[in-house]
Amino acid sequence: MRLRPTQLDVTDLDEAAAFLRDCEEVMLTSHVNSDGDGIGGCLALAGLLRKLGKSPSIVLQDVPAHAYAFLADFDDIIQATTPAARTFDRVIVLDCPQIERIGTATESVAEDAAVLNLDHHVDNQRFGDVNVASDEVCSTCELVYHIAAHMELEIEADTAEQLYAGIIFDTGNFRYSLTTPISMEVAAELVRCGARLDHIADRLYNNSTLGSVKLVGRAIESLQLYCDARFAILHLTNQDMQLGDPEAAVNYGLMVGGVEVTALLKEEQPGKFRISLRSRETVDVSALAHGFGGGGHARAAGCRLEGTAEEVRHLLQEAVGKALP
Ligand SMILES: [Mn+2]
Repeated sequence: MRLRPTQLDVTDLDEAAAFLRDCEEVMLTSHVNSDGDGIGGCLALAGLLRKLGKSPSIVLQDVPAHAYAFLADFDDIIQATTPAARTFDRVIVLDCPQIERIGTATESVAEDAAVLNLDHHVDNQRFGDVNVASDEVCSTCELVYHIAAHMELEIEADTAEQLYAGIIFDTGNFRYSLTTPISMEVAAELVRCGARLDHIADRLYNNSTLGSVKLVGRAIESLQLYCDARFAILHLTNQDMQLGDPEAAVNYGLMVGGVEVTALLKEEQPGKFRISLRSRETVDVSALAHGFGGGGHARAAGCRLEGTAEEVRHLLQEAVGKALP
C-alpha cells in the first residue's frame, strides 16, 4: 500500500524530491534539545539519503537524549562544535518553525547554502529555498514518510522504527488532536514495514531513571489548582531537579476533571524555570508560550521564565486566566 499525501502540496513534494536527488554531501539538523520527532526524522531521512547514494551528516546543537539510543544509526549523530568543524552548502532543517531554532548548528551552514525546510509547526516561517511546511501532518516524521512515498522509496524496518518513534512522540501515542486518520494509516504502514510498536513504546516510555520516576510522585504532590480549578500547576524545585527530569509529569495535571490547562514548572537553575504547558481542548497553549518567548503546538508547548516561584506562578495564572473561555 502506498498512502497518497493528499493533504500536502504536490509541487512542494516534487521540489523536495528534486532537492534530495540533487544533493551529495548534505547536513540534516533539527531544533535545540531535539525531541523524538526531530531525532527520528533526521535518522530516517539520513538512511533514505544513504540508499540514494548520498552522504548525509546529522549535526545537532545538543547531544540527544539517551532514550533514543535504541534507534538505528543513533551513534552517527554529530554534536555541533564552535567553531564548526566544516560547513555544508546543502542543509535540511527538520521540525523547526524558524531556522534560528537550530542553535549553534547554524555555524555548520555555509553562507550561501541551499536549505530544505521540512516542518509541521503552524507558525513555520518558510525560511528554506524549498519548503514543505504543513500543520496538516502530525509530525515531521509523518512528512518524511509522505516524501519517501512520493519518491517511491522503499522503507526498511530501521527507517520505519525511526519514523514511528517520532509519530508516537508528537501525537502522545495518537491521543493529541493533531493526530489525523492519515497519521494513523501512516503508522499502520510503518508497522507493516517492520516497526516493532511494542519495542519502540517500551524503549521510549519505560526507560527512565529511578530518580525521574520518583520525581513524578513529587510533582503530583506539588499539584495546585488555580483559575476556578481549571488551571493546574505542578512544580519541581531546583533541589528536585538534581534527581532527574520527568517531562511526562506535566500530563498528570490534565487527569483532574475540569482542568483545561496544566503547567509543569521545572526550576533548572535557581530562579530559572523551564515551563511545559498542556491543554485539553479550549486553550491554545502555543499562543500562551509565544507570549513568553516560547513556542510549540496548540495542545503542547513550552517556554522559559525567570523570577521567584511565586512570580512565575502569578504570570502564568494571569495569562491562563485571560486565555480561558
Ligand atoms: Mn514535531
